[in-house]
Amino acid sequence: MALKTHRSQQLFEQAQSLFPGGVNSPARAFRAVGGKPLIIARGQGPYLFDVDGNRFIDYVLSWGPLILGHAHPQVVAALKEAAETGTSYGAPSPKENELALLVQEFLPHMERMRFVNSGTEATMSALRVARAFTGRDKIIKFEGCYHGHADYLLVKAGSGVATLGLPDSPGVPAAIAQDTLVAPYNDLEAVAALFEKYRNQIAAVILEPVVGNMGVVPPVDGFLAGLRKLTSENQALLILDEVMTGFRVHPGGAQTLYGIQPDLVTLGKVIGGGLPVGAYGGRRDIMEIVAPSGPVYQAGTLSGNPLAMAGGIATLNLLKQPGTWEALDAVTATLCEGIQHAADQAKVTVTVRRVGTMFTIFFGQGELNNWSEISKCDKEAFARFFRRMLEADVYLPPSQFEAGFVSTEHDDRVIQRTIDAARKCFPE
Ligand code: KE4
Repeated sequence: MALKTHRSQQLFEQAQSLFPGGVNSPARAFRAVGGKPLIIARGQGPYLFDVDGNRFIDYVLSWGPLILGHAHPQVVAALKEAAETGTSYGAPSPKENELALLVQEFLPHMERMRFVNSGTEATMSALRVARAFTGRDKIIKFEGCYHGHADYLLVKAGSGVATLGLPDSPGVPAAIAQDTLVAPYNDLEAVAALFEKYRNQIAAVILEPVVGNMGVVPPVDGFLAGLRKLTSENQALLILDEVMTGFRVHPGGAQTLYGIQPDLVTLGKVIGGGLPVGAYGGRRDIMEIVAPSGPVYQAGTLSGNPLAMAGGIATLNLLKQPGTWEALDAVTATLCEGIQHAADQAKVTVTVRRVGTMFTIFFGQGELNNWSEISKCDKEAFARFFRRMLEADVYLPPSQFEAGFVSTEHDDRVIQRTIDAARKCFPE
């Protein structure tokens, strides 16, 4: 039965007279799946409720941050308490130390860090530091990886850029893009060739250690270790962009899951528990060059504000409770196995790919190890499945090239309902 969306449509029409495409981030626009985005009134646990009163099981979870689900009582209480003592001081506060110490408990390689307000700021800043530390200009990124919207990173990016089919965004000067070298993900030889060709010119390699922005694509055996070796041999820095994978693929991030020691790490999403928090950090000797301890300038009015810190502190304190992440991992496994089984039963060509608590339902098969393979997936079939699942009250990420997420509030009943919905929705 078609969803009632009258109020959503009214508000979206108004939004289109206010914002480009009616949204404040392109990924929300439903451009890849057809139809118009739903306007959300509230979230609760695993659910989203739209302005027409429809309730959905949410697998976007604000694109990853809400690992405890929507409006977790202890997170809400912490935010209320923080708000009553002021939201931002523009001066150091104890909560910044508290969140940083928690981050160090989870991620072993964050000797020094700096809080910022988004993943984009984190990757931008990390790359400026890498260029300053090495005295080199070029960087290597991978096709299909998305690291936020800094000019020099919008080159063959994933996520919304892939979804909207924007190979390289207009507005990025050629002079900027020319210092961004691009290799296929999981292709060590291509990276070695770039280091050979641009000897002593490459400041850093930045990657999603498990890609989420092509959909979920894990590193093949030896890829991360090979990058670590190549960067060390060439005096370049290895930057793991763990904005999405941090706390998601493992409590200690991909760096712990795969045993890789990065030089710098970027974080976002879960670290703020739904509030705007990003972070970059890593080796102390590198981070010491950041102002005011060193000459590399980076700043932010609301960086480390106590309200956002409170969201991150409450979230990580709950996440570190024994068994919490393991239960999340198990529930995601149940979900993905159930959806794969439903697709197989319906004889639909689907590969459900999961690492930890993030997953993608690919309408394709084979290795699916890089953008050239992933981009061949049947986007239209995904779009039809997305719309049918939405009618069945399941809210998946509105793009084949995104990751879905699970929260602690997605209990067995919710997971089973999702699998049952998939069973009904796979057959065309
Ligand atoms: P933000 O600036 O959106 O906080 O973070 C940028 C970013 C950096 N690195 C990785 C690995 C990321 O996944 C992101 C942001 N992810 C997208 C979704 N794939 C955010 C959703 C959106 O753009 O609206």
